[in-house]
Amino acid sequence: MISLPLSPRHRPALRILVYAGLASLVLWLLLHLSFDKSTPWTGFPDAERSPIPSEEWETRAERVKEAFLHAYHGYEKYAMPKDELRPVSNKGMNSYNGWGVTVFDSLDTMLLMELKEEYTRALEVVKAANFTMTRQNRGFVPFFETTIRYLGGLLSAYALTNDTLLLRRAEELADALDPVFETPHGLPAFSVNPISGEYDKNDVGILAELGSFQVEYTYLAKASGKKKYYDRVKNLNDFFHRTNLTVSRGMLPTRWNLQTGLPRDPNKVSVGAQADSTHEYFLKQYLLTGKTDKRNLESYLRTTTYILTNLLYLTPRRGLLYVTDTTFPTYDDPAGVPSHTFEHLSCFLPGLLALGAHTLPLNNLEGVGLDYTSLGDGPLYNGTSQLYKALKDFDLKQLHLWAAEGIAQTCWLTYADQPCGLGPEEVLMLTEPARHWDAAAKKWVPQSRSYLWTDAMRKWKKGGARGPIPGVSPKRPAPWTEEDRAAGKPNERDYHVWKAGYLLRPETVESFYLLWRTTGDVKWRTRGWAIFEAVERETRTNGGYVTLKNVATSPTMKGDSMPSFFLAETLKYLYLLFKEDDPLPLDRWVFSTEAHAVPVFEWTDEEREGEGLIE
Ligand code: DMJ
Repeated sequence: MISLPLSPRHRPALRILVYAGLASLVLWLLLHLSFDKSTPWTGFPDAERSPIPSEEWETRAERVKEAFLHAYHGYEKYAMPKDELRPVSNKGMNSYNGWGVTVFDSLDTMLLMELKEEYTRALEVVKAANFTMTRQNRGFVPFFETTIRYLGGLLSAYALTNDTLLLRRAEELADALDPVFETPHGLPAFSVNPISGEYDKNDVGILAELGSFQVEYTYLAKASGKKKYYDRVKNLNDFFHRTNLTVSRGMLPTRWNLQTGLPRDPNKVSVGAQADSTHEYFLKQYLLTGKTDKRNLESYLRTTTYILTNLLYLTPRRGLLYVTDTTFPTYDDPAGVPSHTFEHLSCFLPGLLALGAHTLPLNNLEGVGLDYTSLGDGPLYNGTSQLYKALKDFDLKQLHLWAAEGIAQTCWLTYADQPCGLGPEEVLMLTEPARHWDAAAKKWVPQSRSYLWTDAMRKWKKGGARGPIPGVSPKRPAPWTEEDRAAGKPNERDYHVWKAGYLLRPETVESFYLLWRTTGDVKWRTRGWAIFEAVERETRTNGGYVTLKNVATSPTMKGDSMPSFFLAETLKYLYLLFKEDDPLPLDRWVFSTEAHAVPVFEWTDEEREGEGLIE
């Protein structure tokens, strides 16, 4: 045995050193063996576990159809031809131009549900609408809402019926809106007066409103054969692809200056309010054009890479995976400080990621002529290549799908945690400490030798099975009622409700629909059913369905509105989620941001550049 030549004076110091070494080893093992600190939960409520027969799903789809009829009949009775129903006072209100937005937004839902009588009556409103005239907003028509609700509704109904009246009306509407593109860079202004052709001169442009016409205008160009509609799309894509995105590292910032064509706050990025659908349309435009529009594929990959590496976080105790936005940068954090708010609007993201994982060859992008790691090359993206390198150790398709599942689960829990079973508009996540998903996920991937060792330990501990990546393991609801609060019971949800209203929005059930269709996992259906039951229980009135003021109580105060997207999107996605057959397969149809389905078509580069289209 080797004995160290230490004097008795040094022995206590050596002992301390040995103990400290051992303690650090134990601490290191603890940290590395338990990345996802939430309680693992392998069970689901009965509804999620027990197999539900096919006829029962059909019955559930019929229940949604009945809900649609209740909402639409209430609108017809009390509000038509005004835009939307006030379902408490049973009156109509004009929110978007006064042409009957609920009718236009509902057309394709009626066609899907085979509601012939309602559809026939709706066509009369479509015929009568005067697109050059509105008594609202001094005669100004908002471009974004008019495009996604009216134009999208007309185009989808045209795609489903081939009725040329609908296409003609769609062209008339797009022509009335066209002066919005007369800004210095051809980006759409907020609104236009179709009679005078004057457009809103506000310099500030919001990303969602600048880029969410691609899908509608591209399909309109294809259906009408007219190049002028596609020219608007092409100009937008040219603009996006000459913009310097080094500061926001490949993701488009939220606010723009329409005069200069530059971002107003280059560090502020979001997937939620004011930004969402422009990001969404990168993938959808690529799919709509039969996977030929490569520039949009590149934008989708740049955007999702930034989201996966920078905007995803895990909450401290439950390990909820969420996406947040960034506010103003600081010296220490030049990329912008995360707000840690999580919006209902952002719950479209998991569905989009699932759709991308399902339709794109994410692990073989070379096959479509794309070098993933070179997406950060060039002066416009300078310094972003480390983002792509950071993900190179992952199975990219699996990573996108995990992010989708984890975020969708959090969306679900923000519903299931509430006493009324419906999710709030916005929550603020706890951040002590906030964990970057990217960092936790990287630790999860075996990279170094020492990591391989912990991986081997984990396999041994779990009988060979590797634990799920952080944020994805099943988690139970953590209800917290007003009574719990009064009794001093701790809030174990890992978030505070920030904006407590429930606005009948679609994003969560939209993602459940896309996850169900792309993964076949029935839990998305059963969760969707729980949400539908809560909608029926908490929001149904004699006239229709209401928004709620506060999800923390049941029953709760009602808001007097029924937005048209409830009929266009929420009820459509729920209906499709429960329908056993698939009337709109995802390889042949693309859903616009307002859930209006338009068919995929092949488009060669020449065609896209205008060949075969009428000037
Ligand atoms: C809808 O009008 C659209 O989905 C839009 O893109 C975002 N918000 C609403 C629904 O929440």
